[in-house]
Amino acid sequence: MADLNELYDAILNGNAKKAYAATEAALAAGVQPMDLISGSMVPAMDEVGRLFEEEEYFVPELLLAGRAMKSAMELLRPRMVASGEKLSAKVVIGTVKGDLHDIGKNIVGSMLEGSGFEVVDLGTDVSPEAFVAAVEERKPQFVCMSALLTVTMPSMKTTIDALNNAGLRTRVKVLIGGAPVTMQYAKEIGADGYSENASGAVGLVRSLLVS
Ligand code: B12
Repeated sequence: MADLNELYDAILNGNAKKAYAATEAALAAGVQPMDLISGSMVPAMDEVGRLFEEEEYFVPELLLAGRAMKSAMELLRPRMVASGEKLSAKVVIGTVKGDLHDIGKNIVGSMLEGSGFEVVDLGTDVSPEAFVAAVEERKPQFVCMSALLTVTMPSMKTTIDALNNAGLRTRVKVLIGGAPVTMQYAKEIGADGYSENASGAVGLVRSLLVS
C-alpha cells in the first residue's frame, strides 16, 4: 500500500526530491495520478496556504512547496496525457495578467490534454491582448482562464471585454477557475462556465461541446 502521507509531507515541507520519490513509489504501487493530486497534493497546498495566512509560512516556503508540487507533476503529466485520438476541440489556457500561479492551471491543462483536447498553454501573466491574439491566431473553441489572487480576478472580465471588442466573443466559450473564483463571479462577468477543479473543467468542456 502506497503511503500518500509521504507526498503530502514532502510538499508541505517543500522537499522536491522527496515529493518526486514519493510520487514515483505511489505510481509504482498503482495509485492513479488524479488520486494523488486530489488526495495528497491539493490538500498539502491548501495547508501551505493556511500556514501562510497564519504567518507561519512566508513566500520562500510557498515557493518551495510550489516547486515540490511541480516536481511531482513532472511524473504525473505524461501519464495524464492520453495517446489516443484527439477530439476536435482546441483550448487556449492561461493564468491572467499579474498572476504567476500556474500549478492549478497546469493540472487543468494536463487533464484536458489527457481527455484528448488540443491545449495551447499561454503560461502565466497573460494579458487580455495576448488572449485575444491567441484566439485570432489559434482559433480555439474554448478559452480557459485561471486566477489565484483576488486582485487579478478583474483581468478575467477585462479579457472577456477585450474578446467582445475584437468581435471574437461569440466564437469561443470562456471558462474560468482558480481558488478565489466562484460560479457567481462567472455569471457576473459573463463567462460561460466555472468549475472548482480540473475534472470539473473537463466535464464542462465536454458538455459545452455537445450543447
Ligand atoms: C503555491 C502558491 C504560490 C507560489 C506559486 C507557484 C506556482 N508556480 O504556481 C508563489 C510562491 C509564486 C506564490 C506567490 C504569491 N502568492 Co500564492 N499561493 C500559493 C498557494 C499556497 C497554493 C496555490 C496552488 O498551487 N494550489 C493548488 C492548485 C492545484 O489549486 P488551484 O490553483 O486552486 O487550482 C485548482 C482549481 O482552482 C481549479 N482551477 C484552477 N485554474 C482553473 C481554470 C479553469 C478554467 C477551471 C475551470 C478550473 C481551474 O482546478 C485546479 C485543480 O483542481 C496558495 C494557497 C491556496 N490554497 O490556494 C497561495 C495564495 C494563492 N497566494 C497568495 C498570495 C498573497 C501570493 C503573493 C501575493 C505573496 C507575496 N506577498 O508575494 C504572491 C503573488 C505572486 C503573483 N503575482 O502571482 C494568497 C492569495 C490571497 C488572495 N485572496 O488574493 C494565497 C491564497 C495564500 C493565502 N492563503 O494567503 N504563491
